[in-house]
Amino acid sequence: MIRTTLAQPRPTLVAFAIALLTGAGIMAGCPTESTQTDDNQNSGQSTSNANDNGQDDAQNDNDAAQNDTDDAQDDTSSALTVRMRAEFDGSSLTGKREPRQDACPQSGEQQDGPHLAAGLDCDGNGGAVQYITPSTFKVALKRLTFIAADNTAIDVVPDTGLLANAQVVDLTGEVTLAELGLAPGSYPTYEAEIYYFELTMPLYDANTDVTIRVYMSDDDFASEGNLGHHQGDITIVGSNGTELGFVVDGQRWEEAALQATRGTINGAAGSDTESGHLRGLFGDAAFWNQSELAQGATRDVFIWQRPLELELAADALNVTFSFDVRDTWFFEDFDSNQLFNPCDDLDGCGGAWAPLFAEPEVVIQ
Ligand SMILES: [Ca+2]
Ligand SMILES: [Ca+2]
Repeated sequence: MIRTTLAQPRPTLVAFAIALLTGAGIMAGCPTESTQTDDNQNSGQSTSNANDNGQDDAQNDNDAAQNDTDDAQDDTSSALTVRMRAEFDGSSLTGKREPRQDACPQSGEQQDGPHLAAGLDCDGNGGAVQYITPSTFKVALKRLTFIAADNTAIDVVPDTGLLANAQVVDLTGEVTLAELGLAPGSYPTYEAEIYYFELTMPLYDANTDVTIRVYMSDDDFASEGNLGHHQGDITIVGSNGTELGFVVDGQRWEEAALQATRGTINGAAGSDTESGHLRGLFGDAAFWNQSELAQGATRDVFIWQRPLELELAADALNVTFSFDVRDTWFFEDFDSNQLFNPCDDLDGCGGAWAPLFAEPEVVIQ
């Protein structure tokens, strides 16, 4: 099953949003190689807290043993291990993305977008479609919950209450999120609340990796501590995990050109009509105005409510959320260097660009 929702690009926009949504499925494959070292108590896991600024010795508040205690009280429960990972080459994720068009359409929409194969310049503006696969990929999870058929909510990543306390999961290697004991039965859906995505890729120079954080949730409410990030904001993160500042439209994506606070940064997505908050450079109005994101004037948490289709019997099972992060960064390359080098030319500075955050495939085995 493939469900794809693409916000239609508009020619006058600097940036537009794409959510490539993939559904539940079954697959087998090997985990990607882990490059992480992490000395927290869950050996092999790589998680930290969103406000740790990348300190790798963060206390892991999703300790699997605690989950066992919380959830394995029932003698009739079945063991369930929940893992998460990213696939950087997509090799074991087959058919989960819409096939790209390898030729320009004969008529109709000619705007370049991620529906096109690399190298095409269908709008004839001198920028050819190009993609970059990141070398690291992280997701900050405020909450991950399985919903049973009777609407019972099962914590996988317990709600941390504050976005700032979200659990940062480094999917560069496979991570075990929880080992649960669940009552046999049906668990048709899951819900995930996502604070931000973070990826590392070269900018300007093939040998210079930069870490880019894209905010999916708004932490600029009193209840979240007024932390100053809005949906769609893009920041650069230093090698030590410290956030260096906000990318500014029309400026190079480098430390000297960043803004310390978001100020009036505003992309193609206008402002949130409920909160009045300006949206950042990522996304467009149709993307951010999705009905499930209409949460009132004091909350803008990005949430996925998606099929899980888990049928749990007596046997132990594994659920793995697998993100296909190949070609995550789409852009028009105006100087044919296969690099995203904003404002050196029209790359990211008049040309189209967007990170393509695909929903994870849910693998049950
Ligand atoms: Ca073009
Ligand atoms: Ca370029």
